[in-house]
Amino acid sequence: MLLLPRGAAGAAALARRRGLAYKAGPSVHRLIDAHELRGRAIEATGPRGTVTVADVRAAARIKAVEDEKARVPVSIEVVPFETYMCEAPSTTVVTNRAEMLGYYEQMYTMRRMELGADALYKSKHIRGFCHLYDGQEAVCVGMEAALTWKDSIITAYRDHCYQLSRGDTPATIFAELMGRATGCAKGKGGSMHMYMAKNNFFGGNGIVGAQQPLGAGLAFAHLYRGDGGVAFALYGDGAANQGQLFEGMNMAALWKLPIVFVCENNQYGMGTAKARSSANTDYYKRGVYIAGLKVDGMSVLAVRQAVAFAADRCRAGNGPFVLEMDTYRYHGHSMSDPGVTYRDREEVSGVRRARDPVEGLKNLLLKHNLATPEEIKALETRTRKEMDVAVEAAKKDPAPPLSELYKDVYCRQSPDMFIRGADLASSHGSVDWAPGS
Ligand SMILES: Cc1ncc(C[n+]2csc(CCOP(=O)(O)OP(=O)(O)O)c2C)c(N)n1
Ligand SMILES: [Mg+2]
Repeated sequence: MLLLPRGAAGAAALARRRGLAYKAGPSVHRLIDAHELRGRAIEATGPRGTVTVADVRAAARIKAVEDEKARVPVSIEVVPFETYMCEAPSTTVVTNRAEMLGYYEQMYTMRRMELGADALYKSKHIRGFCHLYDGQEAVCVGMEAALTWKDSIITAYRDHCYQLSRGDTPATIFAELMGRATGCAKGKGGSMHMYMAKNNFFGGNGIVGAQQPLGAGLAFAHLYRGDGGVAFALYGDGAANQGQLFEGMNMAALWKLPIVFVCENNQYGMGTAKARSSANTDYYKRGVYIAGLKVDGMSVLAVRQAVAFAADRCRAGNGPFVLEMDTYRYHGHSMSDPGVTYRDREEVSGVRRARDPVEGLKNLLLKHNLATPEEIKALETRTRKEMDVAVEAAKKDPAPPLSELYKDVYCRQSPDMFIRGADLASSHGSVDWAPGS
């Protein structure tokens, strides 16, 4: 009996990395893929432990029964939403085992990925800026659960987990953090500048407030093209006081743009508590003429419900909406901030005990009998191993070659471009550089 990872695409590669494989001929392998059985135990009854067609069919029957069970609807209550100029979504969220386990896997992966980045920074493998997202995972995962990649997302510099949720891999993200050529921005962007345009993720923005009007632009593009997409512009409680937000909101309301302004209220902007920076800390009301909701940002289900509600309103042509996600960041603002000079350790540990989004979801899985403690343990062990493999793979990757130094600096650089004080074509010595390349 052998195990392979779940999912069809890429599963064989993953299996090879883990040193696992089914002993079977090509047609049986095709059958395994057709039934989406990779990652599952298949009893091998053929000669010398080979998997037969009958074995695959038996495993497919077991899977069908399990899949049906995993789709049985379950109703779970979430904390009521606070409303501004709109009705409230239902607090009863209908989900199932498959969805809930999927959310847990994503959130646990994000938690481990950020803790991995923390260790890499402390061991000096990551240099420069690094802002971690642990504590806020339910916002990202809940949001994606209600959207498709046809909808756009743009955020600030706390962006690693959005890069992951938009289809990148932990290995590529670690590589970018360590400045490796295999990173998602060729190792030249680092922590704050992740990007996945093909899946409508537009970064990764280091200037506080920059992404909010850009989000309005993304929403304009959705409307102009008539593609049915909605733009989600994320910003913090600190960025909520940036003038650009209000300019973006004004235009979005005038033009009824399909945009949701999402304030990830993690209670602090750098070392400043929200009440010291914001005259009005009800961020969901601060669109003034735009309706909004305050959401328990530590509950993946509450976030999913609110995001689906907001996106539906936008798709129906009602213009912009505001969501305030009540959440918390465990780490300091960035790696240079220990995070304990402006708040005490008890506050952080109190949130961990009472509201941790990952732990909270695990408790729901157990309470509603959607998973056993053993299944959760196995998922966690597997995820931790995957993170270790990703870190080691990224560490081995090379730094970008010198020839990359001047590439991607200016878009469509013309051969006769002049930059005062620097003649790029002659000032780089032997570097292999060509204008516009
Ligand atoms: C225009 C601008 N002003 C100031 C800064 C410095 N700065 C970086 S992050 C930050 C605080 C932002 O806090 P918040 O919006 O709550 O986001 P969080 O870090 O909590 O996710 C500040 C002031 C900046 N990057 N850009
Ligand atoms: Mg903040």
